[in-house]
Parts: sequence; structure tokens; C-alpha cells
Amino acid sequence: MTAKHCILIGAPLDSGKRRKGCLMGPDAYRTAGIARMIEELGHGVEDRGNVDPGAFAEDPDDRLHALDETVAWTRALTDAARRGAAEGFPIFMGGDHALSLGTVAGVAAHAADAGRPLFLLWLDAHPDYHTPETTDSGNLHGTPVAYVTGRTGFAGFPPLEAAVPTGNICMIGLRSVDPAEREAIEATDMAVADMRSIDETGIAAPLRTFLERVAEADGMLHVSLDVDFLDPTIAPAVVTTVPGGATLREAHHAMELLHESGLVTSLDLVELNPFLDERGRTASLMVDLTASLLGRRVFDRPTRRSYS
Ligand code: HAR
Ligand code: MN
Ligand code: MN
Ligand code: MN
Repeated sequence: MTAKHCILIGAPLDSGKRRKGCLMGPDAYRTAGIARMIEELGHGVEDRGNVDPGAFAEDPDDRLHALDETVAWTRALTDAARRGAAEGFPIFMGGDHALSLGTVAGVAAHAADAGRPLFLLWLDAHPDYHTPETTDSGNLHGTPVAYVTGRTGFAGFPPLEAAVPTGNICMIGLRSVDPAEREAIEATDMAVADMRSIDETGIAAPLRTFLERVAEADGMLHVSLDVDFLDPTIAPAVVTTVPGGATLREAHHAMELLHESGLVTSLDLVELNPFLDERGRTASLMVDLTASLLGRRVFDRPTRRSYS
């Protein structure tokens, strides 16, 4: 296994929706032992602390919730991600999914600097493909994929250095898609495996197909893992739970395939709301999934200790 230099970047952004709690996410991952896990797998690890969004105007409570705050985060995270991707394997510890406006934009800018195409794997119950013009909720955590693909309607946000082509995106786990999102997605060449198709083919088939394309293109691959990709019975600590999500083994299997591919170059861990967790089990599960993505195998899992 090639050792990585993992760079932990905390993004306690809580502005992408109205219910609070995601700001505690980075410290929950630290408490769950993310750095030690990475070291034990033989990788290097460096915790850069939390990103500071800088100054922003208080939310005037317009149609779009906390617009200025989210713009400030996007600017700061784009910079942090661009630098992190140039220096190692960044792991962005969120924070709600609005953080991906910045992380994906920054990683895409780095890929353009490096002359390589960026691919994006979106593991989520939701496609987050609204623009500020189509969102009914006004919650900007529902918009990052539209921003990073260069859709219009993002006035006030930093101009994108490099857009991610929709043909380089694969979404897996969808089961809550708004009508405007469905229409917009159907007009693109995005690869989409909703839960219905996963019932049919399993989770490996669409992922393998996508990974082959990334490999053929010598692409970089950013993975954005939303807690609500997982079934709420195993991952309760998220505001937007949707029943019928990925099982424990489906999620680990996806991570194991990602590890085997050797293609992943950056990772978002998003939407964890520790205020809603049960004795840290969701935070720990997200750390375990990250471990599988970084090379921990079923046989190595510490749970085997309970047999001795
Ligand atoms: N589509 C809905 C909206 O725009 C729900 C978006 C929920 N997004 C997240 N991240 N929790 O996936 O409000
Ligand atoms: Mn508001
Ligand atoms: Mn999401
Ligand atoms: Mn979601």
C-alpha cells in the first residue's frame, strides 16, 4: 500500500441549513480518534486545525439562509483545499455539505494546475444540485454540485477557477431528489445510481464502472461522503435523515473498492451533527469508513479483539 500524507482540515461550517450542530463535527472526529487511526494504518497525518471563514455579515434572514457566511466559507475553503491538495491527501472534516462549495472548487483548481481532470464521487441521499434560484428551502447545503459544475445563479460567490464537468460526476445513494433537481440532472450526462438501482445491481457495479473511467483518464478523484448516504438506523447523527440508505456493509464495500482503486486524492466528511448522535456512534462509523477507504481490511478490524 502506498502511504499517503493525510492533511486533516476542520471546517466547522454550520451555515448551509437552519438547524445547528455541524460546527461540532471536526472535534467529534478528533475525539473519535481519526488521526490515530490514520497513523495506525501507516500513513502520515497532520492536523491543520480549523479553517477560519473570516468576517461576514450577519444573516439578514432572506430567502437564502446565511448567504454571506456561506460565501465567506467558500472563499476560505477554496484556498485551504487548493493548498491541501497540492501538499497531500486532504480530509475535510465538516461541517455541513455547504463546505463542498469550497473544497471541491479548490481541489478542482489544483487539478487544473496539475493538468489532470478531476472526478467527483457524491455519496449522499441528496444530489445537492439546486442553484440559489431553484432551491425552495433556501438552504445552501443543497447547492454545492450546481456551483462546482458552473451552473448560473451563484451571484456573490467567488468565480470558479475550474468547473467539474458533469460527465466526471457519479452520484450514489440518492433517494430524496426535488423536482427541479431531477429535471436538471436528467439534462446532464452525470452517472446516477439511486437506491432503487443499488437494490438491483448492488453498490459495486456502478462504482466499478465509474472508477474505470477515472483510471482511464488518469484523473484525480474527490469523494464527498454525506452522513445521510448511510441508513439512519446506523447513522442517526444528521438532520436530514432519509430511510432506506446504504447498509454498513454496502458503505464499507464502497470504501474498500475506493481503496483498492488507488485513485482517491481527497475526501469530505460532511453533515455529521454530534448534537444528535448516540454515544458517538455516527462519528465513530464515519471514522471507520474513512479507515476502510485508507486501507483497513475486514480482517484487521479491532472488533476481532472481542474474541480473545
Ligand atoms: N433538496 C433539499 C433542499 O434543498 C434537501 C437538501 C439536503 N441536503 C443535505 N445534503 N442534507 O445532502 O433543501
Ligand atoms: Mn436565515
Ligand atoms: Mn449532501
Ligand atoms: Mn444529504
